[in-house]
Amino acid sequence: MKVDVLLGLQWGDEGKGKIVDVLTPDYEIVARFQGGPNAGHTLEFEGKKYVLRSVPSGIFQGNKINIIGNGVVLDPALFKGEIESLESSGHDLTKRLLISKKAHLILPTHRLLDACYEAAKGDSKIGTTGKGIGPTYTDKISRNGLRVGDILHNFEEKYNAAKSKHLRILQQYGHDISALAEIEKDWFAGVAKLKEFTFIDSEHYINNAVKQGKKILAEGAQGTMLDIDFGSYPFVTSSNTISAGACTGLGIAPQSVGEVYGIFKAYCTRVGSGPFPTELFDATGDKLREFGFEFGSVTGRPRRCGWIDLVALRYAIMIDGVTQLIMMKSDVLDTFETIRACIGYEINGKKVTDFPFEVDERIKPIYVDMKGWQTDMTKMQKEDEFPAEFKHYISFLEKELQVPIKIVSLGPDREQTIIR
Ligand code: 2SA
Ligand code: MG
Repeated sequence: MKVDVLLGLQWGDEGKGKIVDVLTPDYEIVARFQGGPNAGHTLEFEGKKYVLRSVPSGIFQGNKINIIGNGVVLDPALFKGEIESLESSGHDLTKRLLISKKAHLILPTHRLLDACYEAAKGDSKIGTTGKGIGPTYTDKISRNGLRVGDILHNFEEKYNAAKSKHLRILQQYGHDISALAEIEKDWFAGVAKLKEFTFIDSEHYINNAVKQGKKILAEGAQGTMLDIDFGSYPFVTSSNTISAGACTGLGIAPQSVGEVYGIFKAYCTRVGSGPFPTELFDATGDKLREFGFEFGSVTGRPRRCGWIDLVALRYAIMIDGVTQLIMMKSDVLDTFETIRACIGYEINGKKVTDFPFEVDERIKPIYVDMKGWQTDMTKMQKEDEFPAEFKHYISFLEKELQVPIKIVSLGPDREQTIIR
């Protein structure tokens, strides 16, 4: 059996949470392989809305095993809050959620460092989620990090050593640390909560499961265009969000990867700073934000909105090796008279179709215009109910992207999902 991977192909917020939840009936194990509480996967069903940050989205489906893999960074305080809110709505996770000993811990001082580095960048700030993601991965790479498994032995000592290094940096920058004691109190309560869970060597667990023929889904967070290597650097997150990240973030070999589900919105959004060639600054952009309810589930920030960018999407599909596409939020376009798709960039008078090294204001998107369907699709149950213009939009995208669109989502609910 292989590990299937589900990824966002744009700048995050493609709706991965909903789709993992739709796909999980087919899987026995759902595993997160990168990122941390900078993710906010929103799931909506039976009239309730849940936001998951660190917990994999498979927890709402029966007896699935959920794994937080080694590639993830975990903040015990936020984890505790997330677990407790799930417990209060009747979901006990202690037996169904396993955590890799090798996952790195986000320390209270990492959160302060995140704010400190952002402030130091001034106008060129990344617009991070402020969750300490960058500093935690920095410590991982510079071999200064603390891991979940460290909680089990001499933890205080290791914690204090890491903290004092961070304090020296924060002092150099003159950063305010008055909130630290309060954050630390929550954080240690979180560590106590974390200990209620089983820490595992997830690479062994997952590879054994593969051998036993178990069906495993690796769940990505953020999006391909936020990948540390291939995203719009430096306006990216600090992990590999691409399909290869599932190999390093879970300890599986490349040949163990099976299907790669690539998920994208029928239009495009981005939060935080950084290039976004098809961004709209007009009433159409506002309409996308309003109709698509485009506000961050982690920070509440309004998302920047624009038309679908097929240059970026083709690039993501290439890097990820996507085998099946999933289109989300198609219904948001229901009332638009005209729908545009960017098929190339014009840079200094030349047409470019390969995603370039430098993406900046010199880029002019080249658009194809299509007639909108102007039909409410939210209650449609079958593909043959689709309006002709929407069918055309789908086949246009499939031709441009050279990968089949297998699932079309027509609303936030589990029921509003058409499998083709
Ligand atoms: P960070 O905090 O260091 O990872 O921020 C770096 C940049 O990455 C952006 N970023 C995101 N953008 C969109 N969605 C994100 N996460 C959730 C998701 C979104 C949600 O996975 O769907 O629902 O709130 C996410 N995480 C990080 C961030 O804006 C910075 O530009
Ligand atoms: Mg999200």
